[in-house]
Amino acid sequence: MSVLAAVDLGATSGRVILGHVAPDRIDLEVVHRFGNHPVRTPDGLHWDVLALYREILDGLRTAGRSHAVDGVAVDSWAVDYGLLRGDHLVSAPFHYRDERTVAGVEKVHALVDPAELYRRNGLQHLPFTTVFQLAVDDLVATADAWLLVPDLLTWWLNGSRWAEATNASTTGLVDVHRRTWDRDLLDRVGLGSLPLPDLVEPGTRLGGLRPEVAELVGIRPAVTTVGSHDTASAVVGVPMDAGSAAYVSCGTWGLVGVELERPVVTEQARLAGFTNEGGVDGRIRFLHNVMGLWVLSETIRTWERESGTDVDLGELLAAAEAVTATVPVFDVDDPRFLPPGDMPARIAEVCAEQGVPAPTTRAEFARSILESLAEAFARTVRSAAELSGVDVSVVHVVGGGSRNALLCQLTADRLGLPVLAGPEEATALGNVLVQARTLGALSGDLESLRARIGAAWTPRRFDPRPTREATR
Ligand code: LRH
Repeated sequence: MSVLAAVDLGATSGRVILGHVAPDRIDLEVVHRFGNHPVRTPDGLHWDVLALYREILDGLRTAGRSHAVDGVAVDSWAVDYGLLRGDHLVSAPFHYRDERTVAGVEKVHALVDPAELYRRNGLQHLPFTTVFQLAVDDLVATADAWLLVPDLLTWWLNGSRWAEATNASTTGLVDVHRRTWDRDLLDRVGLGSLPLPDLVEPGTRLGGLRPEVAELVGIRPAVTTVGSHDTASAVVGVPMDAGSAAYVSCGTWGLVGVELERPVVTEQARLAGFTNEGGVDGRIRFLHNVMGLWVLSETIRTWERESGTDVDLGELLAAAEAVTATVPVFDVDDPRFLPPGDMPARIAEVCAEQGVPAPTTRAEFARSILESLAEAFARTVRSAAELSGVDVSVVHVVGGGSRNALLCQLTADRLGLPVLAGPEEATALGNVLVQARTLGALSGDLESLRARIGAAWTPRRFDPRPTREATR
């Protein structure tokens, strides 16, 4: 039995999860869960990476109290980075929801046309993609090293500096066809002197923990690379047949798409907002970012701030399910929903523009958000199938959103296809499975790794209801 620690950092929370892996068995054990609390300072919104690192060390120490841990690997959200001078972090990394990047988009697009950018990097347009952040980052000139967030944390743990390939693919600076840094593009956007680390694929052994870290946490695991972009690990953790399935990795974001062998960089794919992110084993994650449960959580945060009392999510979802009134379906991908802020007011504004009455009660707001998310998921699955040629017959929902039965049911209804929900911890599972293969506890391709998930987790099935009460 191998014991492997997955460090999985999401935008709102992080966890250290132990995977217990044997050839015929895999179990997950959450040993440490912690909040991820971004901090606003005068220059903008930042990640508190020091607090996250401390939590990771606490988690590893806790794991070490009861187990000999064989391996550890880090994954996190994409696109964000730290700048270093010597061993010093130049500043707290910016949060991708910080609004400073608008000028970066203009700057880069004036130098390289969006259509050409897409043919080179294959990425959907997101205003926070790393290249746009770097274009407005004055501190770049002061740095002699640059690391994406999971690579920064891995460097602190292990002492070596790399750019893991799946996460690097989200920077906009990697050639989608060759999976190498696009030096010509870097020169053209004025980033030719950016101190880029070498790319490394998931499944690489990096050595052990730094001696002082090992001392601190009391374990001596191997450190390896996995899909350090959380969505790359989540897609490994989807128990699907990639030839006939789509997935929704549903948490803060709803990442909706299919897995391909080769990128699709047609003009239709660009205009439909599809990205070609690098997957594990050279696969392509052909997907679109739907705004996700962020819209609901930020709505709840607004109510809690205003009223000073906590909202019970279970009660809210039960009330949303009981709503019989017609609620508006709005475009959750509206860029106004991206930054933190007063979501109910923004939803009301969008509804007013569409000429439909805004929801009035909290239950109606929640139902309206879930109907709108389900509609966006269904629409995006249809486009993914059409643009990629995959004949989608089932949709897997993984991540925290897979626990939301109403959302899964509404997605099945709106799409007219079955939804298979779970596993919830697909990202940690994907992380653990790739570690297990790297360290020799498992072998085989992604299909055989996924077959192990299928054997250990039974998904919850939602069939489309023949007659939905109403198309709201
Ligand atoms: C999800 C995610 C997503 C990115 C966003 C920045 O956590 O990694 O895939 O687009 O965060």
